Amino acid sequence: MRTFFISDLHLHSGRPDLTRALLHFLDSTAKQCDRLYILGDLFEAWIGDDFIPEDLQPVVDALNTLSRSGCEVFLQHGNRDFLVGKRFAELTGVQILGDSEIIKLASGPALLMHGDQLCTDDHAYQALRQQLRNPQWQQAVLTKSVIERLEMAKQLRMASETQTAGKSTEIMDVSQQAVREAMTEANCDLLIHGHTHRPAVHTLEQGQRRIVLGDWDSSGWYLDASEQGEQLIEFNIN
Ligand code: LP5
Repeated sequence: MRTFFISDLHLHSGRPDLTRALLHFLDSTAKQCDRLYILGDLFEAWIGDDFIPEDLQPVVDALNTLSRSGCEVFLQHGNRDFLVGKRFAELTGVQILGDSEIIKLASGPALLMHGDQLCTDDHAYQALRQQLRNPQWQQAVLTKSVIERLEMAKQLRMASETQTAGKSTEIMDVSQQAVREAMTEANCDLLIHGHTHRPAVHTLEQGQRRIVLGDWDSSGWYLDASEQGEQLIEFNIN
């Protein structure tokens, strides 16, 4: 069984190269795996399944082709695409996961998260997250027009950009205590997450590991997990 993991592609109209890179990945590399996990932030800003930007439709189609070919595709929400919902799942064949999932790998159980929930020292973000992930708030937002939602997303992005510029890199990283607690609660010696854009394989106490997926920008990243172990791979996207 071979399992690939990706996250933080942040696909949007302004970066057609990233969309092309993903389409190529889905049509070539991903064909070698039995399961593909997308651990959040596939999209830069998803305002609801009723608005699929024209240039992202090929991504929907390619995910559908891959999942119909027999590769199981799973998606976890990120802080940019938490409004990906049932319709997207139907259109793509992707299975939407909870925010914290345990899966079996050849090396043992692995805990999967986007990673934003581990940044517990970032109190302003955690307060915002609580609101954005509230189902009642989401239902109310989804009744608004596409234009209104696009404007809300723009405002949120602007506020976030201003605020992150003033935050320390430590605050925007995962809290080691939150990592320990999450791994203990899940009883897993391996945690795989994205969000921080700091790709690495960290060895923790007692041989536990935390693998951080990379964001796609000038290069792409995926984690290859098989009987041979886990390997974090960087590749050129052009
Ligand atoms: O995204 P990134 O990595 O740059 O920063 C994150 C945290 N920021 C966010 C906010 C997102 O960028 C917003 C994306 C919106 C797209 C989807 C919207 C769809 C729903 C709305 C419309 C339908 O996640 C950032 C963290 C950082 O990661 C590191 O972990 O620090 O958190 C913040 O910056 C939060 C601020 O500290 C607090 C922001 C207060 C915002 C006040 C709201 C103003 C406008 C409201 C309009 C609705």
